[in-house]
Amino acid sequence: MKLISVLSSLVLGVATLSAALPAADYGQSTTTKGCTKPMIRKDWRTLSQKQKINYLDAVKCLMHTPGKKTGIVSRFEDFLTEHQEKTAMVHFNAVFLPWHRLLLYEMERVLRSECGYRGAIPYWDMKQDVADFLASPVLNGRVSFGGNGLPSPDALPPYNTTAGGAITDGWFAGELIHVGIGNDTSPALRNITRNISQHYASAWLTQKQEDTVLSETDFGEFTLSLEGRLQLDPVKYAEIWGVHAGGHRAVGGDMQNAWSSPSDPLFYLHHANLDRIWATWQAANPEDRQWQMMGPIAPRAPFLGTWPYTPPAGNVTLDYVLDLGELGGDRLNVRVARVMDTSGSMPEDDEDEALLCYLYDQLA
Ligand SMILES: [Cu+2]
Repeated sequence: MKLISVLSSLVLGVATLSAALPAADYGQSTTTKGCTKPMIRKDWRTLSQKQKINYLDAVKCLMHTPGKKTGIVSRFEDFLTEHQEKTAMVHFNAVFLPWHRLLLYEMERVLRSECGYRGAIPYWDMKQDVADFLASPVLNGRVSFGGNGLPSPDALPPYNTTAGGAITDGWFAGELIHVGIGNDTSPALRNITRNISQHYASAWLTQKQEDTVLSETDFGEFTLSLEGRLQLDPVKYAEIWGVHAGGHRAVGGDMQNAWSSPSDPLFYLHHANLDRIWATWQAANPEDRQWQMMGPIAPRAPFLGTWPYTPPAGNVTLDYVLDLGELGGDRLNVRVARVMDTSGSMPEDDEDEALLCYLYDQLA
């Protein structure tokens, strides 16, 4: 689904602005004081070598910067553990897309302000790699995220049987994670693992699958179609993974863990792409969809188990307050309304301030 025309005027305006900036600095920091120069999130494969190295270096810097959360070793793991702690509250409900949008906002901000990154979070348009997923430029070469892990007995049959062990090439080979797997945030020492599966890539990451997701006409159906329905009801929706869970499975290893998937830096590129698909869906019918939010607060996936506290009744609205716990503090207790538009708009008559200031170079 090509919707470039919908945003062409916006993107053109932005291209003019960014062209005036130094090559490595293609945007300005996100700001709560208006959004006149949105950052442009680009496909990884279109970044220059210099921009790729700037991003990979910044992520590695976060892995070696002391964490600010109590007992957490690295800044990178401040984000990982926030996701681990929040998983049951931010998946398979209407909070999924706005909460992950907020998490990426903060990651982007911290990469820039603490680790010298000069761009916006790149995205991985996985559908471009379905023909041969393992050959993706994201996974290959010195200036990449590295490829499949070492062969491991943990490789999950029937579809993730190639590897399952520590990654051995690319920018993050040998990097260690200092917290557990799943929802275990206690101290540990482990490698980042992958387990590439062509099966999930071919089944769930195609243009056709993306079009199916984008053809949904209300937000409640759209978000489930994108996230993957299988986990709502494994019998009724057997093997219905969707673009989100399908992408997590196609990468495999750490990425296929619902709690600890942000152990792998690829988490952020995949979620930027999912966020781009949401922005695409919104832009296809902005009058109807820009501020459309619906669906339960409580997660509907039985595998997530019980909430840490009584699951609240009711539906997510623009007034529902997202948070990033100790990672975001009071600053990031924000109403959903503030993240509905990525480039500074708020619903009419809403006096609150928009939080975000970015656009995608291309819609999905
Ligand atoms: Cu998640």
